[in-house]
Amino acid sequence: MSDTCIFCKIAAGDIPAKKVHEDDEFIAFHDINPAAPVHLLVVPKHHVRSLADVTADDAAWLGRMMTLVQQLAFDNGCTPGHDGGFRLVVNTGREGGQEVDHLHFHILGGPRPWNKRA
Ligand code: DGP
Repeated sequence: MSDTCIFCKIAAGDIPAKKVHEDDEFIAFHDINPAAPVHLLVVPKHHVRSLADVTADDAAWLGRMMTLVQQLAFDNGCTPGHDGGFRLVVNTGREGGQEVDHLHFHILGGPRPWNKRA
């Protein structure tokens, strides 16, 4: 837990968010500034700054985080099937467009067209 991290505060329940999922390891909620009809953020509860900081020791929980994605996407408005789908974005570091320094997956989907930001 970082005292200054906004996603740590959301994970701790200290800042409200429109949650769609919570378990012991992860929380998922709607992005405050959606770039698509469906725009969710999936966040590990423990503080990891970015994908650039993970190692092979993180493979197990990262795998569990990945396997949450399709369930969250299709349970929250992304269209199933090959004509539907979703985009998964992991901005990493400043040059990668990361603004919040706590690892998060963006799930973007819904009927097109939508803004490709995120
Ligand atoms: P990134 O650029 O990948 O670090 O994206 C961070 C995203 O986090 C951005 O799309 C806006 C979202 N965000 C920032 N602060 C909050 C917040 O307090 N609540 C929610 N729900 N989303 C936030």
